[in-house]
Amino acid sequence: MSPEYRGAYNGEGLHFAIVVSRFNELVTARLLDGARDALSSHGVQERDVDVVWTPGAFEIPLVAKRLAETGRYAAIVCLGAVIRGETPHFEYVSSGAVNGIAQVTLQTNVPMAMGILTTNDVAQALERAGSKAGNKGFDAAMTALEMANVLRDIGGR
Ligand code: INI
Repeated sequence: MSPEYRGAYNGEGLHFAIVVSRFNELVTARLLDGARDALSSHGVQERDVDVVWTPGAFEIPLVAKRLAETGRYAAIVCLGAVIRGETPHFEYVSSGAVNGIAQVTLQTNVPMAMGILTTNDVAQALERAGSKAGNKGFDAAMTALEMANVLRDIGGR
C-alpha cells in the first residue's frame, strides 16, 4: 500500500519560534498565551520556544524570514491582530502581512502558521483570542506542530 502521511501533534524535542505583534496587544498577548499553551501541552519545552515581538503585523514576515534562515526552528507561529478602521489602511496591512508570510514560508522551506486575525472590530478579535470563538493562537500553534511533523515524516528538503 502506498504511504499516507498525517502529521502528529508531537512537539517533543522540537524548537519553535513565535512572532507576535505589539499592535493591538490586548488581543495579541492572548493569542500568545494560547500558542504557548498548545505547544507546552504537546511536549514542547518552554525553553525551546523563542518569542519575538514586532511593532505591527506588517513587520511579521521579515522577522519570520530572519528566524527561519537561522535553521533553528521546526516551524514558526505568526500572531497578530489587524482591525478594520475607517480607511483602506486595514487592507494594505493585512494583505502585506498575510502575503508576506506566504512568500517567506515558500522561500525558506520552514512552515509558518498564519495566526493573524483580520476583524471588523475589537470585539470580534477578542472573541477569537480566547473567548467564545476559541483561541486562534492556540489553533495556529497546533498547525505548526502538525506541519513540523508531517514535513519531517515526508523527508527531503
Ligand atoms: N498593525 C497591526 O498589527 N494591526 C492593525 O490593526 C494596524 N492598523 O490598523 O493600522 C497595524 N498597523 C501598523 C502596521 O502593522 C505597521 O506596523 C506600520 O504601518 C509601520 O510599518
